[in-house]
Order: sequence, then C-alpha cells, then structure tokens
Amino acid sequence: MRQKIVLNGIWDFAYSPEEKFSPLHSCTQAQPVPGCFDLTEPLCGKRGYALYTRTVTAGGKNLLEIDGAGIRGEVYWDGKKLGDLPYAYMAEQFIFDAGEMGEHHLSILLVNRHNEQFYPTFDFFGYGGIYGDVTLTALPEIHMEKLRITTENYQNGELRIRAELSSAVEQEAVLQFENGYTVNAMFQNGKLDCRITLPDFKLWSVETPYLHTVTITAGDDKITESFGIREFCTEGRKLLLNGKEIKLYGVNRHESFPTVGAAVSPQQMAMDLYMLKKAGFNFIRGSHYPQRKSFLELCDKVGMLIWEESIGWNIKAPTLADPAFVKTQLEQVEHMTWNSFNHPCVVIRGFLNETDSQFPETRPVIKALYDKIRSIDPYTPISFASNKYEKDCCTDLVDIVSMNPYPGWYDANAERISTVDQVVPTLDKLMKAMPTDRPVLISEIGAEALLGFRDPIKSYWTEEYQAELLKEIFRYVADNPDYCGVAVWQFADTRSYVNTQEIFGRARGFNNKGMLDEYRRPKLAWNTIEHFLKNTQKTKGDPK
Ligand code: ADA
Repeated sequence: MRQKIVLNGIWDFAYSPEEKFSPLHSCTQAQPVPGCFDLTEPLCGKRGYALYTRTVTAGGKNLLEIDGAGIRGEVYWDGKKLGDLPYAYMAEQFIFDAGEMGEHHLSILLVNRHNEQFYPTFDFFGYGGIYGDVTLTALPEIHMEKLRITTENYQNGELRIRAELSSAVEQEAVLQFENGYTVNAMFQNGKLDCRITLPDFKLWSVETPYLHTVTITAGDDKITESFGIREFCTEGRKLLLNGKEIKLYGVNRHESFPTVGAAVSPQQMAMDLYMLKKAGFNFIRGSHYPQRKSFLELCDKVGMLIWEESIGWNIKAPTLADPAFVKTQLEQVEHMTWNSFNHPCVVIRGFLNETDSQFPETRPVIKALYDKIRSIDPYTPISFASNKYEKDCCTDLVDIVSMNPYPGWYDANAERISTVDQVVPTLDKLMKAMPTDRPVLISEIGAEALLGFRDPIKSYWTEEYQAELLKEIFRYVADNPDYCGVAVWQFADTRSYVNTQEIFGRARGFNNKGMLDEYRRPKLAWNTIEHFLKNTQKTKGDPK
C-alpha cells in the first residue's frame, strides 16, 4: 500500500554566488521548506546557486513530488541525479528506487539566475526557493498513474475514467465512490478506460462546489481522487457552466506575498480566496504559470473558476522560431495538463502570454500547443492572452479569444488628466475586430494605484482614478453581451523589477495595479468593485 510522508520543515542549506554545489556538500546553514532563500538575509535579492538537503528514512520504490520551485534546479538521491526542475512553479514528480530501507540523502540544487525560460524583464520577480510541499510516497511494485476523470454528461452523471499501470499487465480493479456506489473494472494491457453513470450524483459549480471521490484498488495499489461533475464549455459568444450562461468576473492573481515570495502558505491562499468569494468574484487567472496543488484543492472546495497557464511571458517571434524553445513550451503544457487534470476548478488552459501572435509564423506554435493540451484533455477550453488586438492572426486557433487591453492606462494623453472615457470606444473597437463565433474575454485590464495616494486631481496613480476606471470597465462588461467576462490586472500588488530599466515604470519595483496592496490592504477600487459585484447577476437566472 502507499505511504506518503511530508518532507516540509527545516532543511540544511548552502548558497554560493558562483559555484554549483555537489549534492552531498556539507551545509552549514538552514532554510525552511517551503521557502524562498532570496528573501532571507544576507541573501535578499542575491542570485546564484543554492543547495537544500536533508536525510530521509525510506526504501524501495518511491514517488517524490515537489510542488513548485524556482527558478530551476536538479534533484538528487544519495548523490545520484533523479531529474530536473526545469520550469519555475511547475510541480514535478520523480519515481525511483530509494534502495535499502534506511537513511538516505535528498538534495535539491537550485539556481535563481535568469535564463530564456525566465528572463530578467518578466514583470514579476523570479524567486529562488522551494515554493510548495515536498512529499515522498512509498509505492507498490506495480502502481497506478495518469488517472483522468472526465464528465461525459453532466445531466446524467456519466463519467469516463482512464488510468494506466506502471506495467502493461491485466489487473482487476474495484472503483468505490464516496456514496457507496461500487464498480468492478479491468486494466487490460496496463490500461483502464471505463464509462460509469454515477447514481445520486451532485454537480460541481461556483455556488455549490460538490466534490465526489473515487477510491480505486488494483492489485497492491490503492488511490483516492476527488473530482467534480461539471461541464464548462463555449456556445457561440457565451460560456456555459452546466448548461447555464455564466459571465466571468475575476482577477489575475500572482502566487506571491512580500515576505515569503512564491512560497505562499495555504493560509494566505485561503485568505485570498475567501476575500475574492466574499467580494463576489467567480474567476481567477493564475498569471502567469502553473498553479500549486494546494491552491487548486482550495479552489475546488471553495468554488472558484481558474485559468491556468504555462510560463511564457511576452515571448517574441525569434524565440518561438527555435524548435528547442518550442519543445520546452510543449513539455510545460503537457505536464501542467496532467498535473491539474482532475481539478474541476480549472476551466481554461492557456500558454504564451502576449506572444507575437500578430505574425503568421507564430500560428504553428500556437496550434501545436493547443493540440498537445487537447491530446490529453478532450474538453477544457483553451486560450492565450493577447495584446495584439485587431492585428492578432491566431485567434481562430483557440476556443476563447482573450485580450489584454489597457484603456485608461497605457493611452495617457498629455492634454487630459483622465482617459477613463477611452474604455467604451476602445472596447467597442476591439470587439468589432474579434471573431464572432467564439467567446471574447478581457483577460487583463487595469491601472496602477499607490495605496494611500489620494489627490483632488484624481490622476493616474491615485486610488480614485483606479477605482473610477475599474467601475467603468465592469459596468461596460456587465452591459455588453459580447464580452464573456473580465479579469482585472491585478488582484494584489506584486514585486517586479528591481534592477532593469523597466523599474522606472514600476514605482517601488512593484507592479501596483493591484486592487489591494501586496499585504492585501484594500485600495478604493476593491471596495468599489465589491459594491458593483454585489449588485450584478453573474449567471443567467441568478438572483441579483
Ligand atoms: C501585461 C502582462 C502583465 C503585466 C501587465 C502590466 O499585460 O501580461 O503581466 O505586466 O501587462 O502591468 O502592464
């Protein structure tokens, strides 16, 4: 049977500005896991090489899971390499033989220097550390993996359940649901693929996020997975959740908090989520990378719709012309899709934020990424956030057209204090250029504001200006049936540039477009939009 141990805690630690450590290097410092070492003195803001290591009592076949790290790294067991952590924030899994039962060395070597996967002008700080839980699970000799549970028909509870065995053998299986319903099935040649109509099922939705669980026993292995029965799809310009039109009112949220960087605790995740629920939001774009397991579990249980995307911020055409780089993007969307497959909260899968999608040569890359996701996940709508607007020539390749316009911010006019009056003409003009056969989402929009900066002129950077602009945007989206929703950029202020030219557009080195500051202290905009949402119908037929 499986036994899982959580390896969070205080690990031994070493840092060097220049040299990569041997995995068995004897460390003299300590760091918490999860945690970001480049937020602790004397390493604040330092970029270099780090070694996290600890002893673990284990033996035999094991599954090591690391729920996100950065910026990249390698994993070793007793000094022997298990594999890489190539992508920041991505949960990675390693199945290996831990050897004789006893004490062993687990080492995670990290580098928080920038590279082509995470370059210095990303508008979010690249933290060095282990962002999420580290767990180790003892596995039976033949174990199950790649479990996929899809809703085939949300009206009668029909499911499709697929899984694979680590060995291509015949194996009987028993599937037991939490409501007592039990089904016998069979792995044939190591593969299970069965359709089940679950009696007494309940739907998952934002208002009633009901989660079912299924326990699958096959030979010596037993796994329990929660899942939601729901359908999220497009119909013309509309988004439907379980057959009812739904409009998305959301935010873009970075996984970050000023004192812990990307190693945000489940407590802070819950605080963020409950703030958003209370304010009446129903959607979060997990900008701009795969979301942590604990965050998706919370969103499943609390009822929040999530857009998850792989890291690919502002990638230019010459980089996309490099097959090696495109291969890394394909690896990311594949791994991200498998990692979050059974979370009902994930309703949009994305990639390549604001890439050069105005050029025809980008089309094959976007199509390849789309096809890769669709080859694993048959139903979840796919999109990418564009800032090429009417010049974008790739919008026909995705299920939802998503645009990042910034009327009222990046259209400053020397003659005028405010460009809030540009919201309507800009969004009207944008819509006229969009395809008419699929939903159009405003995936980013907003303005900077400094908490506490109030001014009679109410110009750019004041709380008053941001609040007035966002209210105009939400009113427009609520009144305009052609837009399927909006996600504010952004939920909370986040640390960004610290030493590139771009810092001169980012007061304090932060992206200050949050409706909250980085400590989640509300700006005027938060209260304004909360009030707006309290009086807006989000799902057709919902009471106001
Ligand atoms: C882009 C980008 C965001 C952020 C935003 C801004 O849309 O996707 O990450 O940088 O601009 O604040 O300008």
